[in-house]
Amino acid sequence: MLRFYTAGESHGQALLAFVSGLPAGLPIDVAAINHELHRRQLGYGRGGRQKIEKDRAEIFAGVRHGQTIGAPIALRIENRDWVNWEKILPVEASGAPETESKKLVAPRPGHADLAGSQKFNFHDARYVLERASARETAARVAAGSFARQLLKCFGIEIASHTIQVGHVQLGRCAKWDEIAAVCADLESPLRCVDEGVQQKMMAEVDAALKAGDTVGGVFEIVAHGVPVGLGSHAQWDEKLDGRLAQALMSVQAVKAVEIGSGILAAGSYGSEVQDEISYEKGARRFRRASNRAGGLEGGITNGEDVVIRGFLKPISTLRKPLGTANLVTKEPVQAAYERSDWCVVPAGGVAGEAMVALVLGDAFLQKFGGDSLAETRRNFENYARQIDEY
Ligand code: EPS
Repeated sequence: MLRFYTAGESHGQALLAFVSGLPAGLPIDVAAINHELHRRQLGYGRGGRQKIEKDRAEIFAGVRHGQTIGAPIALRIENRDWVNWEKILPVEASGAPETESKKLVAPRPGHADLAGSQKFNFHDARYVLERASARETAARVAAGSFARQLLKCFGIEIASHTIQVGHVQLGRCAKWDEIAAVCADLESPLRCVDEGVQQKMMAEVDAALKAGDTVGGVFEIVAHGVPVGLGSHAQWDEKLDGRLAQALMSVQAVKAVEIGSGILAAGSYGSEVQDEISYEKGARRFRRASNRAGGLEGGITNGEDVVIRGFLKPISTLRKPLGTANLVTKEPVQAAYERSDWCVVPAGGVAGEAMVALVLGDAFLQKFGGDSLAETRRNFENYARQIDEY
């Protein structure tokens, strides 16, 4: 239903995103897309690249007079750094010496450099790393903003916050209002809801920088106001928990995903894990005493907040490099160092929000359909009545 696609390399001319499947008549706020792009660029522990870039989406197709027209959307985010790479990565065949100087033959352990070079049969990891770079998430964030704007029309909001950096954990559940507030706070260095914990997290980031190292962490995404009934238990690939997990795992450097209290649950008794159900007559709603399931039971949203966490490994570009083997000579060497970030947890959270928005948006349109927003709304309201009258 809702599909998207990205293209573009980290130091190429631009990043591109294509989105199709949105109903016509959805108002599009370009400033909101650019706001998300700006949020992705922030965070304590980012490298020099973000000082060069000022990511903005330029829409080329699918939006006219401020709304979607039922046609595929195409957008472009310019790479300002391209001027420094034009001679190194030209489209045309070139024997320019600059091209030679940026060859990368010492693959970084943990990056796509070696596996990608072997797969595509390059003896230079440059082309692979250019596309594997997490800069690609800017295109996802722009695409995700369209899904987010659809969901917002139906009262669904998505926010992220940082719950771990290195060895420092938040160590408590945060409330939706706290998460939404810190998520919107452009001044918050790591988007952690607890100032004391955030200071300790920043010290972790500082320590990593000082040691020429990098540091990972965990971001949590919460989708608030999600109706009961998105996704399905009926087939493996319709289960929304599985789809969300795949979407988050696809974000660069994410190596694990948790839904609700999934990890703790594996080491607990059943009675300690399930969320007991009650019925509130006045509101005509079933309620759960807790939300350890993270808003998903049987692969279906249950009306509670959807809570999903992405576990980011520390990024693999190290100023104090690890050992590796030269792609050409096969001799032992030190891994290449490319200018990079040393902590990307808040940026990972923004990319994660976009992926969650795209998957939820798709599940939403699968359930409610509609070629125009008015039709989607009629279908949604009809279903809301069914839930009210249940
Ligand atoms: C990134 C841009 C990149 C890196 C980072 C993410 O820019 P550059 O390579 O020019 O410094 O800072 O990429 C990686 C972490 C990676 O492993 O490739 C961005 O815009 O998010």
